[in-house]
Amino acid sequence: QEYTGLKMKVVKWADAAKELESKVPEGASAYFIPATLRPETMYGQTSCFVSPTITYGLFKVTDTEYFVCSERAARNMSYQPGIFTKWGEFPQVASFSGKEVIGTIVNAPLSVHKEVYILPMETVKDTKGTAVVTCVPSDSPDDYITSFDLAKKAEYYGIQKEWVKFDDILPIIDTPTYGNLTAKKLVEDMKIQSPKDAAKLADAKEKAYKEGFYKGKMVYGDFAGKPVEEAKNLVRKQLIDAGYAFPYAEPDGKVMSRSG
Ligand code: ZZB
Repeated sequence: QEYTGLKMKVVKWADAAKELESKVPEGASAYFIPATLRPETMYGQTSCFVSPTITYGLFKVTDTEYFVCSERAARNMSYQPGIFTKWGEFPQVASFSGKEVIGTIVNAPLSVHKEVYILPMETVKDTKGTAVVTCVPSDSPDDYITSFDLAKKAEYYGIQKEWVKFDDILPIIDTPTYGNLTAKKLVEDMKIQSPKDAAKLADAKEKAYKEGFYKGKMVYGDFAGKPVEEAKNLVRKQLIDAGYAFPYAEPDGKVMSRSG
């Protein structure tokens, strides 16, 4: 599975993450690293998710760059070219629960929202990607329903409603079957009520992937008017060339099926 690792630079750590902040030397930056299969949707990022129950690491990648991701992902990255400096080594400077970083503010490359919040998503899996997920409510049914739930029960989740940025969702891709807010349409049509409706969400995700990839047309960004099939790699290349992203491959055998 070939993901795009996105570099979301920390702008301001949450209060509960002050100790982590102290591990990043002056002059260096820390980045949350979501793994995505949909680089063409990055214009619509509204937040970035971590699991409040997963253990994450802060890894020293170079003298000036520190990554936040799962240990499993850091290990995989250390066996891929152009990320860490020494093959097979992924120096860890801190270990912490996702819960501690909720409320941290990060940059969202290409997004109409320049800065977004780290928010909790209970359905993030530790077994794929980096266990960090960037949120695109227009095109990901999981992100749509999770954002809906977070906004509705902000207090319960210990966040502020405004952090969710769920008010006007930016249309990025138009499709013949689901219009220009594919995730919203699928969640409503399929009567998905909660982020825990796992079977329905897996089905919705598959439908959104297929429709978006084979029939979608960009309606936002530098490649507006182009089919998604073409724009996907163009946006990916733009992000990589600008230093905002890098290729991240998941080794064979550990890859979960698309539907999770
Ligand atoms: C942004 C995005 C926008 C995504 C979209 C999807 C969609 P897959 O197919 O199962 O491999 N993801 C990545 N890692 C995890 C994880 N550890 N736990 C839960 N979700 C994860 O899934 C890859 C996609 O699932 C990734 O691409 C990421 O969300 C999420 F419009 O990034 B995506 C129809 C999907 N649309």
